[in-house]
Amino acid sequence: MKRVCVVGLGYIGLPTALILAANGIDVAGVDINKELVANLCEGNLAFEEAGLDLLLLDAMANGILFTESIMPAEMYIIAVPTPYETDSKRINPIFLIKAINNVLEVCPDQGIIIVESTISPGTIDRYVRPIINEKCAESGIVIHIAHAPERILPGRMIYELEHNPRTLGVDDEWTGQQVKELYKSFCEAEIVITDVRSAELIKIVENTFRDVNIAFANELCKICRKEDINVYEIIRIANMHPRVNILQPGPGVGGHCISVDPWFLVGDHPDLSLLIHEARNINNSMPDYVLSRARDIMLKHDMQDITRVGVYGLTYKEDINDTRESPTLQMFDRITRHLGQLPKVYDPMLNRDIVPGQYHDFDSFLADIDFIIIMVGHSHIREHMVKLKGKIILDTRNVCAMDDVYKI
Ligand code: SAJ
Repeated sequence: MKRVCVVGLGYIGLPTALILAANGIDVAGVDINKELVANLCEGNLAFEEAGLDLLLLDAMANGILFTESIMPAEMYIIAVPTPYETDSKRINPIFLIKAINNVLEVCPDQGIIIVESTISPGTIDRYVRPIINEKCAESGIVIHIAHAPERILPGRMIYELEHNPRTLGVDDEWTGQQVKELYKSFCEAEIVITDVRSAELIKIVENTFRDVNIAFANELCKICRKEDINVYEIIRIANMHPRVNILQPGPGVGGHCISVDPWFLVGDHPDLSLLIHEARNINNSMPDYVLSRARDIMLKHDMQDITRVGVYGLTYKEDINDTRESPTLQMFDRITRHLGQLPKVYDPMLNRDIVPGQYHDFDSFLADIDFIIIMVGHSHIREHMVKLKGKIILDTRNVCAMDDVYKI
């Protein structure tokens, strides 16, 4: 049986390694983080995701191996972080290059290296291909390259791994068929084969499209606030047109995908990506916009004490425990810099402290505040809405149907 080595056991690598193993593939999951590997060997996950615990059990029953060292395998899936440089907005390929170099130390002749990490268009030609070509020229072996960008939505990862169509970028038909067969072991949807550069761009385009669409909704939200018109009503009815599909406004765009990937296009093509750049700016402006809404509401209620304000939700979206690029954290950053004093904060999805003075009990949190700002629409708040009666409410996610609720 063919062995697959999954390099990087984070948000994408781990579910991918597990689903492959659960479907009978011989998998070695590799990570440089000793503690993570030790925990996985003991059956402990580093993050929560619906169904991931059961998948881990299945993968372990099928003999998945967790290790710190990369081993010889027919195929490698690289799922390491690919951050961007904050100033230049360009990709920082350091982890990717390191992972490829480590793989090249053990990769056999005819091995296939599949990059799953999201990368800026041109990354494989610029950084990955040259080191692989050098190795091949030196040792006389042949190594094939593929790009199989992931598409799964946190919160629905396992369902989407099985049901989302996939894009596969390859150089030749043989590699395409080999990689397609591997992904078909768990993916029931269509697997479309294209070239590597197109696959790189398709991934970035998908997330950029969503970012631009959300920016449009956020801009509409600001216009409607000025006009005193209900933006949700506008979007709901406009979306009844068969060719209109506007997303929802909100307190900002977080996560490590939609708020990051468009920057790759801006970084590489600053003169050509004006709309994309502006969309990023609009979405980044939303935490400030929420703050100014909150300030106006406090003034209206003659309220001065920010410590009687409570912020609900620290994660970047509902029903997950991921706080990367979270709009609430962006807002806190501004408050800390400008006001010194902090509002109270609570998130039912987090039992660890992320910001000072964080509450871990909803009732105590509510007892200490007069004004609640809902930043995340967790199922928890929908189920406990009645407890908010009597509070001033700023609902940035349109989850609260009570009277006299302020919206963004
Ligand atoms: N958001 C809004 N309004 C909306 C929808 C989302 O403000 O109408 C906000 C969310 O609250 C969140 C942010 O946008 O802060 C991003 O959330 P998301 O659910 O749209 O996306 P992610 O980042 O969790 O996952 C995205 C997905 N991409 C697309 O839907 C095109 C996912 O399929 C990708 O796999 C993932 O990025 C990735 O890894 O690239």
